[in-house]
Amino acid sequence: MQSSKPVKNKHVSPPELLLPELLSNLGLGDLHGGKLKLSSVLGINSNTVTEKPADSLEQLPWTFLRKLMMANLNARNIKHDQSMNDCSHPIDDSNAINPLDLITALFHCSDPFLQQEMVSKMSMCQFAVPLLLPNCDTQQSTLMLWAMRDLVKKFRPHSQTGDRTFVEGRVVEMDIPMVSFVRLGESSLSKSQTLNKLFSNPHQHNDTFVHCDMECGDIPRRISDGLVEVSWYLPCGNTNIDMFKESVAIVNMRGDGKLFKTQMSFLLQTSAAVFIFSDDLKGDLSTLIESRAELFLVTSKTFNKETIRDICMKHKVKETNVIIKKKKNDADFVKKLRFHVSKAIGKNQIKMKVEDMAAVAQRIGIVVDEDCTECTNGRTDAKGITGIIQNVVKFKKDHLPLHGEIWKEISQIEKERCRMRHADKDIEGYQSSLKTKEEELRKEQQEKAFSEAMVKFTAGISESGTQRLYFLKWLKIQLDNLSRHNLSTLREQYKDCCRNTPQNKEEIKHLDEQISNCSLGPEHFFRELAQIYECACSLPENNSARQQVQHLPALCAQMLLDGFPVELVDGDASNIPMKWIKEVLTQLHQLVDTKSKILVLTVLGVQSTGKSTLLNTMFGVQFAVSSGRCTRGAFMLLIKVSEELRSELKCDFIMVIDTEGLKSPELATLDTSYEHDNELATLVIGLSDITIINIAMENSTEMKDILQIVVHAFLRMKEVGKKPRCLFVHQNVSDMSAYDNNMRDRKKLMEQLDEMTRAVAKMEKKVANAKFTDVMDYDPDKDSYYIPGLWHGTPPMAPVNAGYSEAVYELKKTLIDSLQTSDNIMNNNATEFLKWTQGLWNAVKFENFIFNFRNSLVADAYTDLCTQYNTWEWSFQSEMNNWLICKETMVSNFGVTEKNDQINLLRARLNEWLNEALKKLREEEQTILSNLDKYFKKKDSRVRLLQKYTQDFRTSANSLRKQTEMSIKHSLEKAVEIREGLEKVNRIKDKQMETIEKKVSELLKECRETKADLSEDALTREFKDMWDEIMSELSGVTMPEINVYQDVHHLLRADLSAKSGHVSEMLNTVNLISSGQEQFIVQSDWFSNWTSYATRVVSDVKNPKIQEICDGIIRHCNSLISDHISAMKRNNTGYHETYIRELLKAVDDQVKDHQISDECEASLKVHVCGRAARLFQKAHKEFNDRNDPQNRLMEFKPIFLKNFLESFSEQDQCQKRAKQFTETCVKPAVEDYVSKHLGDEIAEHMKMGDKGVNYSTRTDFQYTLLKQLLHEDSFQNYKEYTKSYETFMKNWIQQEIIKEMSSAGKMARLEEKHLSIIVETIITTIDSCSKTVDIKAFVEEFWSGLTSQLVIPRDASSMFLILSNIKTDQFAINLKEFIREMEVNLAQGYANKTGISHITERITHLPSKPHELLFIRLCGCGEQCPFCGTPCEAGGQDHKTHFSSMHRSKAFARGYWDASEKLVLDICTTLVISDKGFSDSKTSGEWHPYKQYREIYPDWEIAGDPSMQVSDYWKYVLKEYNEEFAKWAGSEPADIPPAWKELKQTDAEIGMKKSFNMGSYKSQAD
Ligand SMILES: Nc1nc2c(ncn2[C@@H]2O[C@H](COP(=O)(O)OP(=O)(O)O)[C@@H](O)[C@H]2O)c(=O)[nH]1
Ligand SMILES: [Mg+2]
Ligand SMILES: [Zn+2]
Ligand SMILES: [Zn+2]
Repeated sequence: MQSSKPVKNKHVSPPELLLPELLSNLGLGDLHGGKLKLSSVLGINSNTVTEKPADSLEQLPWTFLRKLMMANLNARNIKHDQSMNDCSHPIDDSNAINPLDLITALFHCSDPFLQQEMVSKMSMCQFAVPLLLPNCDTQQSTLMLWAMRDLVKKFRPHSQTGDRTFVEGRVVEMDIPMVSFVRLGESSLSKSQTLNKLFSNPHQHNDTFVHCDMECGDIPRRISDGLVEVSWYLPCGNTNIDMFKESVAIVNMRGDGKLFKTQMSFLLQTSAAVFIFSDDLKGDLSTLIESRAELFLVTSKTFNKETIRDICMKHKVKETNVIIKKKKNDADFVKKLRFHVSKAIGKNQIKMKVEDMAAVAQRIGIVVDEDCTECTNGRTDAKGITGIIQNVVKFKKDHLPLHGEIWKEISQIEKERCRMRHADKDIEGYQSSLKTKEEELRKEQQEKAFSEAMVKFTAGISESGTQRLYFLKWLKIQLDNLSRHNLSTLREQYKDCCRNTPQNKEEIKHLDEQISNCSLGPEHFFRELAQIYECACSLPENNSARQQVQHLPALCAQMLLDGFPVELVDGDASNIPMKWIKEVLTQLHQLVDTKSKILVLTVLGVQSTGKSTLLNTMFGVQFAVSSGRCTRGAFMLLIKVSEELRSELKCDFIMVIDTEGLKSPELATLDTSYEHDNELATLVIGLSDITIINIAMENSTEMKDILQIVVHAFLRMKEVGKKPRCLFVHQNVSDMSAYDNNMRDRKKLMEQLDEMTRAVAKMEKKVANAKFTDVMDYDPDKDSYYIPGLWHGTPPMAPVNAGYSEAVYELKKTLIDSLQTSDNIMNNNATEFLKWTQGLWNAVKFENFIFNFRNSLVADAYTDLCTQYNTWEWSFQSEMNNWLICKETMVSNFGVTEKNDQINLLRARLNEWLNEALKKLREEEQTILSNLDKYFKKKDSRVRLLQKYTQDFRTSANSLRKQTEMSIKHSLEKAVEIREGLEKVNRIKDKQMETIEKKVSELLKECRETKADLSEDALTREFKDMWDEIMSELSGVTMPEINVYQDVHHLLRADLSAKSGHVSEMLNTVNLISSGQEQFIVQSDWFSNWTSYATRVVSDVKNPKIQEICDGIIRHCNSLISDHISAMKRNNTGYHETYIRELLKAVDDQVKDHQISDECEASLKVHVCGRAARLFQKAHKEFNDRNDPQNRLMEFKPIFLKNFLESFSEQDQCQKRAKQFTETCVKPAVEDYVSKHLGDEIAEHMKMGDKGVNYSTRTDFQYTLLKQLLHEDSFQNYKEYTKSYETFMKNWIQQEIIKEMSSAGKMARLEEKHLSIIVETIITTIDSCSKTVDIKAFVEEFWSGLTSQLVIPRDASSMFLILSNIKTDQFAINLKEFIREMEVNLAQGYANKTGISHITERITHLPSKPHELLFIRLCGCGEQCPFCGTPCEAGGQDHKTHFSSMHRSKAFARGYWDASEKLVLDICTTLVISDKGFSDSKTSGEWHPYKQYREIYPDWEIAGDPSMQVSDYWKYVLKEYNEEFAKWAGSEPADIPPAWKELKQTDAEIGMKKSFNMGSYKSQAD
């Protein structure tokens, strides 16, 4: 029973070595002297959630600390594996340790802040805490005043029960009488056991003091003799429960008092009573002489009366104060003791605050832990601030003005700028005035910045490490003390009011405000600091006030690293000081060397349901725990993850976010509380990887409300592509088998959640979500936790429920586990986390969250995907293009080298090719799709944000395939048709050629046989005779004539047949021949009110722009016509009716977007077709003339003659022939080949090259285009741009190409590249042809070797073969020489033609035009904003929603007001958040609110934007050219708001960068 006895005998080693030795046994050797820090205890490491019991002495301290930090009642049970055998008979002392030794050792190692935390947690567990900490080596005791400083207790003494009020205060500052228990000499009574019984009521036993019956309690103490422990008994006001009616501090000294004279003397001077346990009353008790306290003697020995009287006399002890334990039973004894203690404290003798004991301590040589310079300085500094405070409300007004009303007003303005709830008619002006107002408020802040208190505060936190910590703690302590009194009264009133008159909302609101006004803590100073920083940010960089605050964010970041909670959202103002937070997080990122990956854990729930307590227990952290609300908002706190766990948890820190003041039930129906709660919840859920929903009261309405908020937030998250994990924690569950009992409840909760999901989904118009599990990752069985009540018994004397701590531990384990395994983790580092915060908060500020969630992360990711997709699309297209060129060439060559009847097989081949195309297209599509799949499978958290676009891009690939399929089919069929038409002509020619050849051969034979010596003249004459004869025979054969006009008329009639009678009537009167000659003028009676483009675009404006549209269409058709005509020339083809069909379709395509009247459309078609007919007729005549057999033959007459003569003279003309062949046959084909490939090549070059123009995505292109416009600064440009975006863009691209191509012979290089490719192919073909056949066969083989590359000039080739008998092998050699020569000549030709005019000419006549190719890639879907006409920028061909980054004023669509005739300023991005309405043809002239524009234009997504920066570009342009645009629109200039007037070119550029999300931009509002 007696624990100190063996210690004395065991003092074998010299005393001064005891502490270091024990510390090194415990593995704490290095930490002696307060080197152990709180943050190193709290970090997450592999032991955090281990199941393994400690198996060595070294692990004991950590196990103890870990459990203590979780307020685990079993923390002191510290047996480890080897000491487990039998505690009462330790075999080897060195293997076990007394809990008191462990505690003493740890206090020696801990720094002052950890000591405080240990004391707090020990006190929560109702463990006694050290009052005097001994050092057994130096005999120096320390008064642990600082360590106890933070203990706040609340109780109700019986003397005050009347008014039902609590006493709440800091224990060390309260007048609580102290009763000490010491042993002098020997005593057989167990003092600690007795004290524990003294404390506990019969129903509940607490082991306040470590005693020998506890685990390892009987291991001899080695360093903790002389330890003086204290614990407080505090009544709860209930007579049946309270052991003492008034509060009392019970002090227990360890060891023999005779050996620890200093401690004894301290106790005798500070205690109200001292109870001496001793069996040796006759011995030396001289230490008692100086006692101020009332003395009691407690013994178990029986003395006779005289002895007792003697002793009492000698030591001034009343005889009644001698307590002798006679019976074995303790109950009476304890009762007697309790009686004496009560009596002693009832006398009100000595009540000394622990604080005041410091003086006593100093006098007798006891060190006080607060007596260090850092601590006293910190205290003085804090006092410098709190000393100013007379009245909290006034102080806040005078010294912390920035974060009060001004900040609230700024926050409201920020939101109003997003929501435009109070906009009047002039909405841009309203926006502008809001901005000005905000700037004024910021100015006002600047003037007020840095009050006396804030100067002192800034100085305080700028101190070095420890002193800063002391300063902040002191500040908190002093502020708490200041506001405690006010607050606790107010809170009581508040509770009363809620309980008794909950209907009196006004009163409750008033009290709530008062509470809010009266509360003052360091967090208010930090709020102020944030505001000082924010308003300084709007000053110029070199301003001294601004520089003065530059270092503050880094300080705050350091505090985060030190484990302080930092406010993220100010819930009172319902806003985030974004610039401040941004800088803090940026600094944090740098402080940890960019190793700042964060996992985020959040807790949400009704206020005062133990959320903070839960987090504090779980992580040992220090979120404010309060019994009523002080502030609202969200605090973040960082917990370090140890190195060894970083890769496993995939993070460096765990960020815990605690929310405060959410859903204070009584306020719900008042003001904007619900909205604020919603915003806060959306933000924190959006930020978190795991969300804990804390539920402390089943089925209450408050819980329902909170769930609704939560479901709302989750639904929104789902919409933006995030599905966070969610756990439900049910608190205050009575017993641990609750899990099963709660099956029913769980089902009910699930039903409620589902119901709520449906309701919320309806609100957000996302009806597809029918179940809670649709919106989030939640398994009701796995993800529900049950935690018993926090207190075991009635506070304040109740310790923490062991079950509570254990359940929280289980939860913690699951959390860490699921962090390890979950793949929904975002893996953000501090800067990415910041981006999320910015994006989320920005979106939250709008009413329409989902449409506005395009934060920069999403935009980044989207751009990346577009870039990727475009390269896949490009390779798809160029693959198919090459395939098509190849097949077209084969069609042109079909049958040329074979027998004539082969042509009949062409149709069959066409089908084969089309099938081949289908297969190839499928393959190519599959490639894109699998690329997409691969892309989306990437384990990149950003890719997840793009999930909702997956289908868009898949559809795009699909429609790309379909479109290409159509166009390939069309092209091939056209090629076949042309080929067939040509064949007809060729048949005729062939026949004649045959005739001629036969005739010439006959003549030749005849001449050779009969007139052997004919002169050349004679031969020529013979030939002429024969020729004339043939010609007369052939005179009947002509080319078929086509009446194009007739054809066109027919087609037009068919096309317009569906239109009204009036239209066909009109057709009857029309004369095609004269149509299309004059300029096309729109007649005013062609359109009605609601069918004009103008009214569709701008409802309030009447200026028709039909003329312009028609002009555009005509331009487009004209270019189609001239394309066809040059193709007819190039391919030597005649007119075909498909040309006209194509034109009609082109008109249809363009007209359909603009709702043009039938009459207008018909006239337009007549106009276009009339012109086309005329031109095609002419072209067809040229074709006929060119191909007229007689004409053709006449062309060949000299060649025939020459051949005839040469053959006759049988000269070896091999060389000549080879040259001729090269010139007339190969060269044109080669030139054609180069031209065919050049377009693609140029486009590719533009795309790949580094031009300063970015063609990789639509957005990139738009960006460069607009930037260039800005720099060129010309009204004409802007006019063209806004007038016809397409035309402008095409021209622009063409100009860019020409510019690029004409520089440094770039085009020639591209031409030469293809030239040399084909020349090499030709040479190889020649080499591979057999040289042993006759020349005709050789040429046939040659051509068929090139059939897929070169279009064979059929005529020339066959002509060449007539009558030749040259040697094949020689010919091949010569041919190669000439082809090389040709290559050089052609290259030379290319190189010479570098002038801009040449290049322009060449490019416009290429069969596939590079600017067209690029345009198709960049023009996108071609949709324009229904309001302002800005083009869509979405990627892919086929997306569900169109969007644009830069909307502009309606003025750019030449809109002006009916009444004032002034240009319309309003910008789509402002309109859609305003309360305005619009009316147009789609609404049939009805007014429709802009906010719901999606009901009318469901496929447009216009994100609201109040920053006024994004549209700065167009604002600037309008401001610059207001007059010009007005003139153009025929209206008055717009009234430019003052804020616009200040815009500069650089602002326009910044705005543009911002909207296109181009890299980093720095600006004031950033
Ligand atoms: N009776 C009881 N009180 C609790 C429990 N959990 C927390 N508290 C107390 O309730 C008060 C409010 O707790 P706090 O953690 O600040 O709640 P929060 O507002 O949700 O963060 C504190 O005084 C806690 O000690 C519990 O389970 N039972
Ligand atoms: Mg809290
Ligand atoms: Zn727009
Ligand atoms: Zn689009």
